[in-house]
Amino acid sequence: MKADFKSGFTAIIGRPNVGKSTLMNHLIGQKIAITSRKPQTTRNRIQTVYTDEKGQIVFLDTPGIHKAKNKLGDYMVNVAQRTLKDADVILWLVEPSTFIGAGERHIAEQLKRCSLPVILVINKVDTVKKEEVPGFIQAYRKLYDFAEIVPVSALRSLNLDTLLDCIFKYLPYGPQFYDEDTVTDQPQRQIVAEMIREKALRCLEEEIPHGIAVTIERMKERTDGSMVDIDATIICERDSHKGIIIGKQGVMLKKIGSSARYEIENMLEQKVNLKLWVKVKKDWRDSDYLMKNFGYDKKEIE
Ligand SMILES: Nc1nc2c(ncn2[C@@H]2O[C@H](COP(=O)(O)OP(=O)(O)OP(=O)(O)O)[C@@H](O)[C@H]2O)c(=O)[nH]1
Ligand SMILES: [Mg+2]
Repeated sequence: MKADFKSGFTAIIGRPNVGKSTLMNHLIGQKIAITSRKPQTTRNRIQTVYTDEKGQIVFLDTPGIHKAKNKLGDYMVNVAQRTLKDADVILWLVEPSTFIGAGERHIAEQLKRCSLPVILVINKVDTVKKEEVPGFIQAYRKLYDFAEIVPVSALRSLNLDTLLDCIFKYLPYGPQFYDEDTVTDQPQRQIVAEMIREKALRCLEEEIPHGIAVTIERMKERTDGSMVDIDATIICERDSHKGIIIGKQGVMLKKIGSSARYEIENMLEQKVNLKLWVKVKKDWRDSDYLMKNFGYDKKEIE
């Protein structure tokens, strides 16, 4: 082990839709976490690894912190809060604005309870004028005693090197946890399910995507190695939603399936035969039993 090698955990937190998952994907240079324009996209903690000669950062992407309206929401907020306990450094992402709302104040209160270095990341600076940024920094300085404040654009990969330098500054010296080829410890099946959920999120309007879960029934490479067969089910909450997800003559389901297949093929570097089904499970977001079945297990975060 090199004496000056640093390593540790960096939690990425913030309100829904501020760009946490986009930032993590761009920091590690690979798409692992799904993203969308709709808030509350990420539901579980997603762990990825960044390694260079200075050290190794394990990023923990979390669900957006929000006022929960059902058990799934409670679970998501819980995941985010518990992740703080495992971190050495916290990245708190915010929108580029001088307006600091109740949501941000709530997060600041929680952070005061843990004595970790907090780096404020003002994201999406590509959407504002450069001259406005110092004003945002000033407004946030009054809210909390940040270790650093770094403006970035996750989407355009602007200033991410500066951000990495800042993270290393606050990480402890330590061993390399993962070999340098490791990018994530998410099981491949889970990433596949998330990719399908992302396409459903992006194709469907309104409230329907929030009530969707995806399960993988089968994922198997053919013995001749020619392709991978995947059977997956999209779970939704109402019969009317099922109709919309399938669409007229199955058009919507085909659209979701073919865009998901394209991305899964890229990840697996193999041809994929994807079969999708749609099932209704009423109010699963308020059922502990069903939530657990779909991969949202309270025990895992306790
Ligand atoms: N213009 C711009 N858009 C961004 C940037 N970063 C993220 N976005 C967009 O913001 C939206 C939300 O991004 P996500 O990464 O899914 O946000 P999140 O914080 O992970 O959201 P939750 O998982 O719901 O908490 C997407 O449409 C992204 O493309 C950025 O730097 N600039
Ligand atoms: Mg996310």
